[in-house]
Amino acid sequence: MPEIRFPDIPLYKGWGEPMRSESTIEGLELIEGAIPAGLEGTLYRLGADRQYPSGRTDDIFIDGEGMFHMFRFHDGQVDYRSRWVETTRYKLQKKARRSLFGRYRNRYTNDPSVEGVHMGTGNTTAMFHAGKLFALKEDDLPYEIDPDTLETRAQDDFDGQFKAQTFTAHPKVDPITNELLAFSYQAKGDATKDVAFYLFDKDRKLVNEVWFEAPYAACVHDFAITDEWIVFPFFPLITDLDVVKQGGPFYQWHPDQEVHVALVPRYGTAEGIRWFKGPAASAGHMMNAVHEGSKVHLDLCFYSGNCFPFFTTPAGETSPTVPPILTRLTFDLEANGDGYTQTPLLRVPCEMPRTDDRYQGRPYRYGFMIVYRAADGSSAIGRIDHETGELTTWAPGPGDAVQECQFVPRSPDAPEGDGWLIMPVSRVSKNRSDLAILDAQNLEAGPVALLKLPVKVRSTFHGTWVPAETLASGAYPYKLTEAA
Ligand code: V55
Ligand code: FE
Repeated sequence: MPEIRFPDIPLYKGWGEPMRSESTIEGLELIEGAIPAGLEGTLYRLGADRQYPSGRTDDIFIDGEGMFHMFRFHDGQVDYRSRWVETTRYKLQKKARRSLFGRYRNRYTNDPSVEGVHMGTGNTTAMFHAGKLFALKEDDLPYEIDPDTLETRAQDDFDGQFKAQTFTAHPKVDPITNELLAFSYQAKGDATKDVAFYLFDKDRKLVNEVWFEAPYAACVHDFAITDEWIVFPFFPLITDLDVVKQGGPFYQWHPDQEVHVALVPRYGTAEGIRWFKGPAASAGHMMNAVHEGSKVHLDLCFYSGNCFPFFTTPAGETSPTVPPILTRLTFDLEANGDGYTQTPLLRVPCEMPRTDDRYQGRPYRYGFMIVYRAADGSSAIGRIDHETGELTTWAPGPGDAVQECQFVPRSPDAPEGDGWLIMPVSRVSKNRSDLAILDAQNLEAGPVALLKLPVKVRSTFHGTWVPAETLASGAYPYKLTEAA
């Protein structure tokens, strides 16, 4: 049988050491505080692990087979479970007992035995819509996941309604209307410029579909929504099919190219698209967008250069590391010209922005994110109040890090931001994790409950909270209420 040996690279050292195992823990140990009464539901999160070493030294952290995690809150206890996403890739490798797929999204580096097999990893986020749970990766169609056992079911194309080849890992499920807003980029295959916006109703019925062409075959990791306009940013991390065919990187950074932003009419057609432009810059994640009269504001963790320095320029130059700064880009539909303005909202770098998702696409006050400001690599969870500009934080301690947080309203009709923030905490020096629950209005008081995991939750990317009643009914019970 093939030898299993991971390469000696920083990616697989320390916290990044592959975990490669599935866990079931019935009843996590409560080490601080008390689980809030009435908190009933499941936090699903998804991340990458490594089933087998790829035999390469150019693996990157956004690659690797999906590991689905769930924390189920029921009757005063929390159960934890983690399972591989059993993609086609996973199953073939399991059988071969070795890696068969090569460089990130580069099919030309795969083992000849898997020619024509999709290399999707299902590693980026959990989506729950209309009673179904999915594992998403932006280069592939969704895999359905059993919400109780985490067993992988079939891939899903919305009964043939979803015609594009790829499905974003940053869809927006509106927990008020139960609609699903999603998109596809490189929608007709690797390096194609085709983009498609999809709007589905609460029953997975297609409401609108808008196809258009991007200026280049960009990495479109996330988008943002408003009531009338859907915001698609295109950053110059570009796929060149010839480079990919030669075994090269899937994206290259083009500092000489501009950022292009499309405002797509939510209920309109491609004829109604408005385009804006700005100097080269990039981002992975959007916090939210706000439609205000003739203006659309996009709040995002904005890098003044390349957000992925491991993707070099075509000449092979590595970009300087630039911090992600929470920034508001403003597009004025009535202005002459096609520029936009940039306003920084915070001084400290931050990533993995979240909101009270009842306010996605609506005027909003609070944002939540991971704040980076310590030299020891530790991080804090933060809340920005856009009304006052104030930042409040909680840090788990020296050397320890928080993962992306999840906001859970205190009750279906609680005011914006009134509820809990739940997140895995990486106890790096102990090589294991905690699950922290904080009062979202009082982060500085520290966790209201801290649960201990005897195992490591290797870094996850994104996730979602599904209330117990939503798991049963398929629909979110949430309402919008004015703040007191
Ligand atoms: C990102 C993440 C991905 C990916 C492409 O954060 C971009 C950005 C976790 O996978 O495949
Ligand atoms: Fe992401």
